[in-house]
Amino acid sequence: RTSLEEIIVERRESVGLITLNRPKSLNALNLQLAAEVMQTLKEFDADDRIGAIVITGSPRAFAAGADIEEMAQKHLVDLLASDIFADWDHMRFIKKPVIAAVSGFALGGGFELALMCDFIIASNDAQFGLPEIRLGILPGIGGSQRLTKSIGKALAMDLILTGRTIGAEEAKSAGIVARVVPTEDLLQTALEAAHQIAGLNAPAVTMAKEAVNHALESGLTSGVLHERRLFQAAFATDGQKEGMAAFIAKRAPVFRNR
Ligand code: CO8
Repeated sequence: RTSLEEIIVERRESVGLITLNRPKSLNALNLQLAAEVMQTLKEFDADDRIGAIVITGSPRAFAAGADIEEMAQKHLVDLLASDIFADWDHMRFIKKPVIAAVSGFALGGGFELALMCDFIIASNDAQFGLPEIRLGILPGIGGSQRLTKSIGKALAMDLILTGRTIGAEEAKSAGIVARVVPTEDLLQTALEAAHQIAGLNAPAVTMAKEAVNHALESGLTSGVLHERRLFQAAFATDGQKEGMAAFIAKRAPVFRNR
């Protein structure tokens, strides 16, 4: 367990856990926090002992947005000269699965961070929204793109143009959230999912994540071809031999990833 300035980093066996830790500002995402999260994600991604990653916040807030105090006095010229969200763009290149465990507020940049993760497990009191429009701006870390691709135009427009917040159940029925659990079970559920993934055939997990992400960027013909090549590549891994041999022998597979 390591406490950096704005986050807590833990290794729970084969799972890397990042806890956003700026309680006084409801985990508002400042530059320091972004740098720490990205640095840690890169370290976990490069570490053979880690098979999946969980990002979480506090029971009250996953993150209530980009840090408004840090942004308030910025001018277009400042933002062009120094893209204050550039660190977050590297999340797309993390190969291991990243689960967002969301309790309380996931607003603005906090919601966008959750959307950058591979899937979201939410507690039943989680609240999701993109309130940027109420601050005179709009989402700036991919929210208008990822949310629209994920749930379609109608609800994306509603949320982005009104800035209203929705609860965990509405988010689940819209397809934003994969699972909703009681708050007290949130971290355990996310860690269990991450451990389950970390115990599978690691190259197949990487390729499965790549295949799903490819669907967001490609047409069907190219997407299906990409998936087929990845599927064929999975047969070059020891894990495929082990997974299928174990099934035929009616025993549990043992994937030797690390
Ligand atoms: N930034 C900085 N500080 C924050 C933030 C934030 N996003 N959110 C909350 N805080 C602080 C509050 O100022 C308060 O500090 P203090 O105790 O010193 O007064 C503390 O956290 C606790 O907050 P509240 O007292 O407001 O707690 P409430 O329970 O009354 O309300 C809310 C909770 C509803 C979450 C409320 O805090 C709120 O509305 N927060 C702001 C939500 C928001 O607008 N988020 C979007 C931010 S903009 C953004 O993310 C855009 C990203 C892309 C920008 C692209 C630009 C280039």
